[in-house]
Amino acid sequence: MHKEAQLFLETIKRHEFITVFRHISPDPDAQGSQWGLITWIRENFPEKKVVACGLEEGIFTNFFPNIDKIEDDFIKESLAIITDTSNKERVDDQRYKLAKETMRIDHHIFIEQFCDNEIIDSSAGAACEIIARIFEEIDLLCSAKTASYLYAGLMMDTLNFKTGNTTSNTFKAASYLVSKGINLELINSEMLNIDKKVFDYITLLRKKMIYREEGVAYAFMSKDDYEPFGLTNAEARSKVNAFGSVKQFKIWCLFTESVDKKDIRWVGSLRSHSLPLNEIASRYHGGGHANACGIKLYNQQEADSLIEELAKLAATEHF
Ligand SMILES: [Mn+2]
Repeated sequence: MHKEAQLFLETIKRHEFITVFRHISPDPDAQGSQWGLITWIRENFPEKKVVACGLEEGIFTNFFPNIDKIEDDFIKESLAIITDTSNKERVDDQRYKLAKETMRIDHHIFIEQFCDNEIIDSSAGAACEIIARIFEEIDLLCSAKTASYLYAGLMMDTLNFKTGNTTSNTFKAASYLVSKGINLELINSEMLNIDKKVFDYITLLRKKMIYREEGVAYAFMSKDDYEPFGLTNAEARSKVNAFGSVKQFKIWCLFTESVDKKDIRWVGSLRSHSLPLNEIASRYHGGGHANACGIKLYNQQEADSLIEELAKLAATEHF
């Protein structure tokens, strides 16, 4: 067994109580890694108490179970596992710090160590890929339910196995998960098919899109733009890839008006085919991967200067 699988197994074996956390604004990789872990531990170690932590529900509430309401006392007795999270500020529910011991499993660019045990592989296409690899090595029960959660996260984080960080290891992990008898057709339709209200929202998104000749496409969507479609801020922003398959767009972004945090004006998702965005994102209160970042903008001035920086960056790339 490789050392990461060994570290994982030894760490969970030490604990009776386990809390599983993931990042704020959870996406399918965050949720899939969280629920894949929880299901696998529950099925292989039924004597352990394992719960899902997080303050925000994710966007695929039909596919992933609801998170649990957890008391401080439980967390204090637990091993906290944090998945798919690059820095401590991004852990959804900072009470992970109360835990007896902490362990992180992540595939983002390394920023900082903030857990006692860390399993980080920046070359992995998804946190779910690392977890699938660990489960394959440990070779205990991996049920179709566990595999479905992990496969959904893996597929969604690699945009259907199309991103630059999709490797032969990604396909090996996918192959392992598919061998567990998962229903691909069901997962695909749950993850990829959209509701008509989302289709109508995307029509508006395209209308409101602004294109800069340097190769940047973006839209700012106020709450009056997205709320009539019954979408939350996070759901509205998750449609950034509606701009994702146009040859001329080197960088594409979607900004949605923040509703819950008063001092923040816009929350944004930045994407690119190949230009690295994380350095710029780190200066706009965010971060993430080279080609997929999240940011926050405190005022319109910051928004304008971000667009200028992205346009300058786009101008450096020639096809
Ligand atoms: Mn991820």
